[in-house]
Amino acid sequence: MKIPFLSKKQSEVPVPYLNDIIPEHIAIIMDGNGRWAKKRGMPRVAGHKEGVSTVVRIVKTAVKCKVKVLTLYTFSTENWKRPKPEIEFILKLPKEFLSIYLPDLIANNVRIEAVGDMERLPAHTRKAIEYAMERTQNNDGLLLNFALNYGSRHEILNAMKEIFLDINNGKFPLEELDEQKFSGYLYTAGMKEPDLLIRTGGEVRLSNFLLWQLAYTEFWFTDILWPDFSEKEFIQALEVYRNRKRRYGGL
Ligand code: V0D
Repeated sequence: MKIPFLSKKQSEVPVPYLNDIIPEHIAIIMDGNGRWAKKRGMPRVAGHKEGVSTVVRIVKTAVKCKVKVLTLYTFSTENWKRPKPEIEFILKLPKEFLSIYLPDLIANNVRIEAVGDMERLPAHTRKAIEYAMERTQNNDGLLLNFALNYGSRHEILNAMKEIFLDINNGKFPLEELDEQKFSGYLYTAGMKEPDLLIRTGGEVRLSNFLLWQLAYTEFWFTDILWPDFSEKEFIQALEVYRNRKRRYGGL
């Protein structure tokens, strides 16, 4: 069943005012889908399916709040260790999601991007995402950034290898390598670093997500499982962020 993306009906939760302090880039670790299903005696994949509905709700809220970048950790390099049927189910979700919501995303000026090792994904998954990236490349509203087959240490090592090659080929001298130059070799090249990290599902760790990029980011954790996460909690995270920034600004 299709969930309306941006309905005319105003939501019950007031969104922050435009002149409020809003994080420009929000990164989310969407954890707790499997546990959500298990609690209900359902198969894990039912949790992932419900997790997609939450993605739709949160993307909609991010558009309303004029967030600039939303990075979602959808598939980590660790996820290959899961049972094969679960992996196959999960890797069908991007195509399914896009076949329903791409027109809505285009209508709302959303640009789709992906970070991670896309080469190792099945062709049907990669093609669906590449098509969506191409169709939305000129949009300048929310940048919806999916981390797929992403692992931060791999990203950093990969950057190091490319930098080594470029220095070896005389593209620039070692002395010119600084933080800014290094950042340009990461998957997130050219993207602003996240202002706020949200992790659902009760765990309090980074799980190999954006290790370099989160150096100055505010963290917000919640026990709520991703399928239960709603606009209310999202706005609550924005409020916590705003209060931290206000206190910080007062010093
Ligand atoms: C499962 C909770 C949307 C986390 C959310 C392939 C686990 C639902 C996408 C998606 C996943 C990705 C790219 C894109 C459009 C949609 C997605 C995966 C998992 C991993 F262009 N939800 N979603 N991708 N889950």
